[in-house]
Amino acid sequence: EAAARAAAVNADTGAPTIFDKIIAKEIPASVVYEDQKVLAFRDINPQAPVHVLVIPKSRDGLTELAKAEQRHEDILGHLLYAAKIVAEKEGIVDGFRVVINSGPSACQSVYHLHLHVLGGRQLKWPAG
Ligand code: DGP
Repeated sequence: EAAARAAAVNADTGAPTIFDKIIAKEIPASVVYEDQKVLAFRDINPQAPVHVLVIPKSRDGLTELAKAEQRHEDILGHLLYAAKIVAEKEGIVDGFRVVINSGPSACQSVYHLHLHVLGGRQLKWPAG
Protein backbone atom coordinates (compact mmCIF):
# COMPACT_ATOMS: atom_id res chain seq x y z
CA GLU A 1 0.00 0.00 0.00
CA ALA A 2 2.87 2.35 0.70
CA ALA A 3 4.13 1.61 -2.80
CA ALA A 4 0.71 2.27 -4.30
CA ARG A 5 0.51 5.55 -2.44
CA ALA A 6 4.01 6.54 -3.52
CA ALA A 7 3.12 5.79 -7.14
CA ALA A 8 0.02 7.92 -6.83
CA VAL A 9 1.63 11.02 -5.37
CA ASN A 10 2.00 13.80 -7.93
CA ALA A 11 0.52 11.49 -10.55
CA ASP A 12 -2.27 13.75 -11.82
CA THR A 13 -0.15 15.53 -14.40
CA GLY A 14 -2.63 15.29 -17.26
CA ALA A 15 -0.11 13.21 -19.22
CA PRO A 16 -1.36 10.27 -21.31
CA THR A 17 -1.79 7.04 -19.37
CA ILE A 18 -1.65 3.35 -20.13
CA PHE A 19 -5.42 3.46 -20.65
CA ASP A 20 -4.95 5.59 -23.78
CA LYS A 21 -2.97 2.72 -25.27
CA ILE A 22 -5.70 0.27 -24.31
CA ILE A 23 -8.35 2.51 -25.92
CA ALA A 24 -6.19 2.77 -29.05
CA LYS A 25 -5.75 -1.06 -29.00
CA GLU A 26 -1.99 -0.52 -28.92
CA ILE A 27 -1.76 -2.85 -25.96
CA PRO A 28 -4.12 -5.78 -25.44
CA ALA A 29 -6.89 -5.90 -22.87
CA SER A 30 -9.66 -8.36 -22.17
CA VAL A 31 -12.65 -6.25 -23.17
CA VAL A 32 -15.99 -7.23 -21.64
CA TYR A 33 -18.13 -4.32 -22.85
CA GLU A 34 -17.69 -1.42 -25.23
CA ASP A 35 -19.87 1.30 -26.70
CA GLN A 36 -19.23 4.67 -28.32
CA LYS A 37 -18.41 6.36 -25.02
CA VAL A 38 -16.93 3.75 -22.68
CA LEU A 39 -14.66 0.74 -22.61
CA ALA A 40 -14.76 -2.01 -19.96
CA PHE A 41 -11.89 -4.46 -19.57
CA ARG A 42 -10.49 -6.84 -16.97
CA ASP A 43 -8.09 -5.41 -14.40
CA ILE A 44 -4.56 -6.73 -14.81
CA ASN A 45 -4.30 -7.20 -11.03
CA PRO A 46 -7.71 -8.58 -10.05
CA GLN A 47 -8.87 -8.20 -6.45
CA ALA A 48 -11.89 -10.46 -6.91
CA PRO A 49 -12.98 -13.20 -9.35
CA VAL A 50 -14.65 -10.42 -11.35
CA HIS A 51 -12.67 -7.19 -11.49
CA VAL A 52 -13.47 -5.00 -14.46
CA LEU A 53 -12.48 -1.38 -15.10
CA VAL A 54 -14.92 0.94 -16.87
CA ILE A 55 -13.38 4.03 -18.44
CA PRO A 56 -14.50 6.90 -20.65
CA LYS A 57 -12.95 6.63 -24.12
CA SER A 58 -12.44 10.39 -24.04
CA ARG A 59 -10.77 11.50 -20.82
CA ASP A 60 -11.76 15.15 -21.40
CA GLY A 61 -10.09 16.41 -18.22
CA LEU A 62 -11.42 13.56 -16.09
CA THR A 63 -8.08 12.45 -14.71
CA GLU A 64 -9.79 11.78 -11.40
CA LEU A 65 -13.28 12.18 -9.95
CA ALA A 66 -12.08 15.20 -7.98
CA LYS A 67 -11.68 17.03 -11.32
CA ALA A 68 -15.26 16.40 -12.42
CA GLU A 69 -17.21 19.41 -13.67
CA GLN A 70 -20.88 19.86 -14.48
CA ARG A 71 -20.21 19.16 -18.18
CA HIS A 72 -19.14 15.64 -17.18
CA GLU A 73 -22.52 14.71 -15.70
CA ASP A 74 -23.65 12.74 -18.75
CA ILE A 75 -20.51 10.63 -19.04
CA LEU A 76 -20.45 10.02 -15.28
CA GLY A 77 -23.99 8.67 -15.46
CA HIS A 78 -23.14 6.61 -18.53
CA LEU A 79 -20.14 5.06 -16.77
CA LEU A 80 -22.30 4.00 -13.83
CA TYR A 81 -24.92 2.50 -16.13
CA ALA A 82 -22.16 0.67 -18.03
CA ALA A 83 -20.97 -0.75 -14.69
CA LYS A 84 -24.43 -2.29 -14.22
CA ILE A 85 -24.31 -3.76 -17.73
CA VAL A 86 -20.91 -5.27 -16.91
CA ALA A 87 -22.29 -6.76 -13.68
CA GLU A 88 -25.13 -8.34 -15.67
CA LYS A 89 -22.77 -9.71 -18.31
CA GLU A 90 -20.52 -11.16 -15.62
CA GLY A 91 -23.42 -12.69 -13.69
CA ILE A 92 -22.82 -10.84 -10.44
CA VAL A 93 -25.95 -8.69 -10.11
CA ASP A 94 -26.78 -10.41 -6.81
CA GLY A 95 -23.84 -8.59 -5.22
CA PHE A 96 -21.16 -6.38 -6.61
CA ARG A 97 -19.26 -3.23 -5.74
CA VAL A 98 -18.36 -0.17 -7.81
CA VAL A 99 -15.34 1.79 -6.60
CA ILE A 100 -13.68 4.98 -7.76
CA ASN A 101 -10.31 5.81 -6.23
CA SER A 102 -9.71 9.55 -6.48
CA GLY A 103 -6.33 10.95 -5.53
CA PRO A 104 -3.24 9.78 -3.67
CA SER A 105 -4.95 9.13 -0.34
CA ALA A 106 -7.25 6.69 -2.12
CA CYS A 107 -4.27 5.01 -3.86
CA GLN A 108 -5.34 6.08 -7.35
CA SER A 109 -2.54 4.98 -9.66
CA VAL A 110 -3.85 5.65 -13.19
CA TYR A 111 -5.01 9.21 -13.84
CA HIS A 112 -7.77 8.48 -16.32
CA LEU A 113 -11.04 8.20 -14.43
CA HIS A 114 -12.12 4.59 -14.00
CA LEU A 115 -14.75 2.62 -12.14
CA HIS A 116 -13.76 -0.69 -10.58
CA VAL A 117 -16.54 -3.30 -10.80
CA LEU A 118 -15.83 -6.05 -8.27
CA GLY A 119 -17.70 -9.24 -7.49
CA GLY A 120 -17.82 -13.01 -7.64
CA ARG A 121 -16.97 -13.44 -3.97
CA GLN A 122 -18.26 -12.23 -0.61
CA LEU A 123 -16.97 -8.67 -0.35
CA LYS A 124 -16.03 -7.22 3.01
CA TRP A 125 -17.11 -3.86 4.36
CA PRO A 126 -15.72 -1.34 5.06
CA ALA A 127 -13.19 -1.37 2.22
CA GLY A 128 -9.59 -0.83 3.30
P1 DGP B 1 -6.46 2.71 -9.36
O1 DGP B 1 -5.60 2.27 -8.20
O2 DGP B 1 -7.88 2.96 -8.91
O3 DGP B 1 -5.85 3.85 -10.12
O4 DGP B 1 -6.55 1.45 -10.31
C1 DGP B 1 -5.82 1.29 -11.49
C2 DGP B 1 -6.01 -0.13 -11.93
O5 DGP B 1 -5.53 -0.26 -13.25
C3 DGP B 1 -5.26 -1.15 -11.10
O6 DGP B 1 -6.19 -1.97 -10.40
C4 DGP B 1 -4.48 -1.97 -12.10
C5 DGP B 1 -5.06 -1.57 -13.43
N1 DGP B 1 -4.10 -1.53 -14.52
C6 DGP B 1 -2.96 -0.80 -14.56
N2 DGP B 1 -2.33 -1.00 -15.73
C7 DGP B 1 -3.10 -1.85 -16.45
C8 DGP B 1 -2.99 -2.43 -17.74
O7 DGP B 1 -2.04 -2.19 -18.50
N3 DGP B 1 -3.98 -3.27 -18.13
C9 DGP B 1 -5.06 -3.56 -17.34
N4 DGP B 1 -5.97 -4.40 -17.81
N5 DGP B 1 -5.19 -3.03 -16.12
C10 DGP B 1 -4.24 -2.19 -15.67
